[in-house]
Amino acid sequence: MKIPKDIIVRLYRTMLRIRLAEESLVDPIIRGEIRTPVHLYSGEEAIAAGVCSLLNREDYIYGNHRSHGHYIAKGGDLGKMIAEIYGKETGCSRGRGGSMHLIDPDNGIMGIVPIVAGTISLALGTALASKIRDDKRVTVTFFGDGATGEGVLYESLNFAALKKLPIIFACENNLYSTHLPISEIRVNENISETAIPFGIKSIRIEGNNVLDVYESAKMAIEQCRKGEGPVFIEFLTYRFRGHVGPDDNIQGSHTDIRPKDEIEKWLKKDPIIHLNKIMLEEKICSEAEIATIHDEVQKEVETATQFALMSNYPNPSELMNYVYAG
Ligand SMILES: Cc1ncc(C[n+]2csc(CCOP(=O)(O)OP(=O)(O)O)c2C)c(N)n1
Ligand SMILES: [Mg+2]
Repeated sequence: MKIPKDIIVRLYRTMLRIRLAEESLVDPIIRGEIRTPVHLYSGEEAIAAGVCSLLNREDYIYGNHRSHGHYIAKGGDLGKMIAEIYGKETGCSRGRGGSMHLIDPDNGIMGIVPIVAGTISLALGTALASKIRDDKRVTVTFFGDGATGEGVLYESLNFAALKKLPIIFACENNLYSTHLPISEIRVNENISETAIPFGIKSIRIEGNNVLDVYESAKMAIEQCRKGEGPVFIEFLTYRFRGHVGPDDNIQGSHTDIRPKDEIEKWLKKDPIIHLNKIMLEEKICSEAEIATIHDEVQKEVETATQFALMSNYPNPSELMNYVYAG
């Protein structure tokens, strides 16, 4: 195995932090204690974990409505994220943003915004700045298959290629845009081919295999740091939960709901279980060591949740603070 053992264990821990943090939100959502719309990333953790594990703190990322994983993997604080989801003053956006507006510029988390494709063009800004300053930083913009229906993606690909920007277009293709299957929104289901006419290096990989994600991101990041960017990566994946909220969106006669057998097929490709097996087979960790990682992560999530629950809501008199007047 080419990837060092300590990195493999770190990838596992990051995926687990994302999974357990998100799953801890499920019951409070059902009980109505969390009021912000929550788009769970469960099932897609390998992408954020693999890509962000290779980024430095100074590198930049941008996300979309489904970005808890990107925030956590890039070094965002778990307590501040959960507090934000509960709408608390201690949240990373002071409780004003909720799940879809996470930010932490000190850790390079520049903007997580639910306007589909909205952050793709913003990411060109930091990439252009890095190019001008020659600071060797890399920008990664994460977006879904649904964003490929927005014209700004194509304008951004053109500009990035024209200026040879150090940017990675990371498309998380989970085969659905809300409840629409990809076959109903694209003539060509191979999204990676989108970037080819712009002369951008483009690859398509299994997004549920964190080791493949890691290798492809390593290549892309090295290319960007050498000044040979941009790179487009399509990660094939699947969300385990509903489009918004924990609901499974399981079938029915309507075409906008995902078929049960499809969900079951993808549950067997759980990225965490996949890496767990490899770690045991390759004797990277014993079962007891993996159990310890689970216990540690569970405790971390509980501490973060306590922090969120103990925090205050913003004072209503400060409602208009941080709002820009035109
Ligand atoms: C410009 C814009 N149009 C429509 C919406 C409503 N909307 C929210 S999420 C979503 C689907 C996004 O699908 P995809 O990009 O594949 O991300 P996924 O939810 O699958 O992770 C849509 C259409 C929006 N937020 N912004
Ligand atoms: Mg999608």
